[in-house]
This record gives sequence, C-alpha cells and structure tokens, in this order.
Amino acid sequence: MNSVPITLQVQKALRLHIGIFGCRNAGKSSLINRLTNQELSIVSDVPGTTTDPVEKACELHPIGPVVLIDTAGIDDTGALGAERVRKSLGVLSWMDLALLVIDAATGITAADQKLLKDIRELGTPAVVVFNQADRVPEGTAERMASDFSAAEKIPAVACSAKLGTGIEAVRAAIVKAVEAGWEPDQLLVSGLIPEGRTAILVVPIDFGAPKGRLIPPQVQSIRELLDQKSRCLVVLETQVADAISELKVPPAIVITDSQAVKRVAAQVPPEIPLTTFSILMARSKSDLAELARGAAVLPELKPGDPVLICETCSHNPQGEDIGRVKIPNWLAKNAGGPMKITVAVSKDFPTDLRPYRVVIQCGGCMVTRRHMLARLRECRKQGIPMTNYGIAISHLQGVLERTLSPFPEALEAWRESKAARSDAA
Ligand SMILES: Nc1nc2c(ncn2[C@@H]2O[C@H](COP(=O)(O)OP(=O)(O)OP(=O)(O)O)[C@@H](O)[C@H]2O)c(=O)[nH]1
Ligand code: SF4
Ligand SMILES: [Mg+2]
Repeated sequence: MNSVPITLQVQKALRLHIGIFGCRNAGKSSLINRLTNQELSIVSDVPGTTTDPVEKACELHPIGPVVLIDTAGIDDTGALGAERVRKSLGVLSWMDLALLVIDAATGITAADQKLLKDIRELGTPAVVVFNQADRVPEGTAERMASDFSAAEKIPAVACSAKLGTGIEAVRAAIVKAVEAGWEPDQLLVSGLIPEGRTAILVVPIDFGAPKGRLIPPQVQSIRELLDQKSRCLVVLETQVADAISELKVPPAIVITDSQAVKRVAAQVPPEIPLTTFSILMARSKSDLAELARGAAVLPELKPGDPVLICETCSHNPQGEDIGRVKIPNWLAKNAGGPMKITVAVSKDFPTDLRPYRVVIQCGGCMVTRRHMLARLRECRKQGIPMTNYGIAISHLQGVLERTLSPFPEALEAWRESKAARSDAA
C-alpha cells in the first residue's frame, strides 16, 4: 500500500466504469461526447483516431459520477494495431459495463463478434449500440437493434451520435443494465464488529505517511465504523498497548497498517482480533481466500526465484518504497538471498505471467473490485499463484495466522494450501 492521499482520484475507483468499444470509426468517441454533452474525446473521420484507452471521470445523468473509457478500435491492423486491440480488450476485463458501438451501415463485424464472445465469457453487463442510424434507411438501425437483442439476449439500441437522435434510449439502456448487473466494491469493515463496539485503528505517522492526510483505507474504515454506529480510536503504533489498557471494554478488533503489524501484534493480547488495512482491502477488492491460498508459495521461495510485484497506479516511489524495497528485502531475508523481482506499474496487467513463481499485487485502492478480480482470474487461468501486499507482509513478519484469524475461510484456505503444497513436495 502506498501513501496516496484520498483525492478525487480515489473516488474514481468507486465510480462505475463504463468502457466504450467497437471498430474504428464506429463512432465511439462521438457517442461519449453526446452522452456527456461535452467535447471530451477527439472525433475524426480518420480511422484509428483514438489510439490508447482514455479515461474520463464525468457525470452521466441520471446515474451520477462514472468513469467513461474511450478505447482504440478492435479491428485495428498491423503490429501497432494488434497492440492497441490487446489494450482495448485488456480494458474490457475490468469494466462494470461495456458499450459495444456498431456502425449500422457496416453491420456486425468479425471483431464485434469476438468482443461479444469475450463479454459473454467475462459476464460483463453490456449494451450494444447501433450507431450512425442516419446513414441507413429510416427504421433500419432500430430493426437491427431489436433483432440483435431478441437473438443474442443482450440489450441493444439505435442512435445517431452525429445528430443526437436516440441518445436518450442509449442512456436508458445503460441505466437498466447498471441496475441489473453492477457489482460494487465490498465494504471494508462491514460485519467485522458489532454495533456500538470499539475498533482501534493503528496509523503510523512516519516518512511514508502523506503530509496532513490519511490514506484511503484508513478514511474509509473510520467512515464505515461511524456509519454502523461503532466507535473507533485512531492511534500511533507506539500507543496501542496504552489505548487497550485504558478502555473499559477491550476493543472488538485492532486494525493496523501492514508495515507496523509485527510491532502492533506484540502489544495486542491474543484474544483480541487483529488484522491489517491491506487484508481488509484484499477482502473488499478481491477474493481474500484465494489470495491467502496464493500466499502458500511464499515459504517455498528460493533466492533468485522470479517474483512479479504489481501496482495498479503510478506514484513517486519513495526511499523505502513498499513494493520496490521493503517487500523484496523481506522476501530476501526469509529466503536467505534476493529474489529476481519485476515491478509492473500499470492498469494494464502483464500478459504472460508464466515466467513468475508468484504475483504479489498491491491493495488496488485506485481501481475497482472487478479490475482486481480480473487480475486474479488471469493468474488462475495461467496457473500462477497470486497474493497481495497485506497478506505477504503479514506472512513475512510471521503473523499471518493471527491477521487472517478474523476471516476463518481465508485462514482455512491458507492452511489447506500450505499443507497441500508440502504433501506434494
Ligand atoms: N453520419 C454519422 N457519422 C458519424 C456518427 N457517429 C460518428 N460519425 C462520424 O464517424 C467518424 C468517426 O467518428 P469517431 O467518433 O471518431 O469514431 P471512433 O469510433 O471513435 O473512431 P476511432 O477513434 O478511430 O476508433 C467521424 O467523422 C464522425 O463524425 C453518426 O451517428 N452518423
Ligand atoms: S492502487 Fe495500489 S499502488 Fe496505488 S495507492 Fe492503491 S495500493 Fe498503492
Ligand atoms: Mg475514437
């Protein structure tokens, strides 16, 4: 977890992400501009105008704040074109909703069919838009849309992004698809402590802490605890023992920054549940049990083993950066020598994971749950274990059983996976 302060960017992670896909010149960028009533995207009759995924945070009436992602045409050709297509398809894997824009005058292409297949496989809610209705005889695009939706069971509408006709139907279809299929991020602390009890949150104010601010999981935890009428006591790592002893009723849980977990664990009596913000993030953004299962490979790592460390947002690495310095150092200490570390910083997940023994993923506070689940799915597909920063740090500090204990399913997954690996060895 890096110390990126809570900003509009963070709220962006909690917004609905809508990807606009389709062939070159289908009118994807024109549709974005119509939907938002702004000139957000460059429109031109030169095929391939949009070359990279471009995110625009905006208000989409009546849904509210969303992020629209304009993408490059899925029918692009040549080596560069193929790379653009790969990027567009990569974006699809973590979208909350996909809009497939089809030029009604051209009809459905092989590239559209391939995208529809991917949409089905991923289970992404989708709306198909037959655009450029003004370029075909009246009623044709509408008929194409209703035939398509009857045959494919995917909502479809017709419009002309150029003239602005049918845009309300596109909007209504988006709203309907969102209502039916959006999977929002899970809450961080929900279900962890009963109403009215106290949670102690441990927030080290060290070199890595942002000036004058708290980081997103800390802010979110405070807000959720207050929402559920629980109390929270926010303390420094040096104040944990005193805070516990001053409470009349012991805290229902202690939640600490991962990097202080060993020092905090030493101050918290074993009967008081303890976990970390990063583990809560793993639960909220991904599948905690599967990430715990993935961690079972960590005790087997040997010096020189290839390890992929993934971060989903760029930030200015600081001296003691967690992904570049601390985790590699702890891994080296545990294994008796340094690993071969690769750090990938991008929303775009590396395609070939097979060279690595394990993927250690950041908390993903800047991206959606769907995004993190897409990464986990890709690791599963390629047979590479994935874990996350919080789980890895707890393991490397020797306290993972303790920090997973509030989550019995994840604890069981970690134990089972470790046992299965040692049986197989
Ligand atoms: N007649 C008509 N032209 C349209 C319509 N929508 C878009 N266009 C035109 O089609 C061309 C391509 O539009 P864009 O919005 O740039 O298409 P795009 O899908 O973003 O294209 P790439 O970024 O190149 O993949 C432009 O000249 C638009 O003015 C429409 O509904 N009717
Ligand atoms: S998205 Fe990942 S790298 Fe970026 S601040 Fe959140 S945890 Fe750190
Ligand atoms: Mg475009």
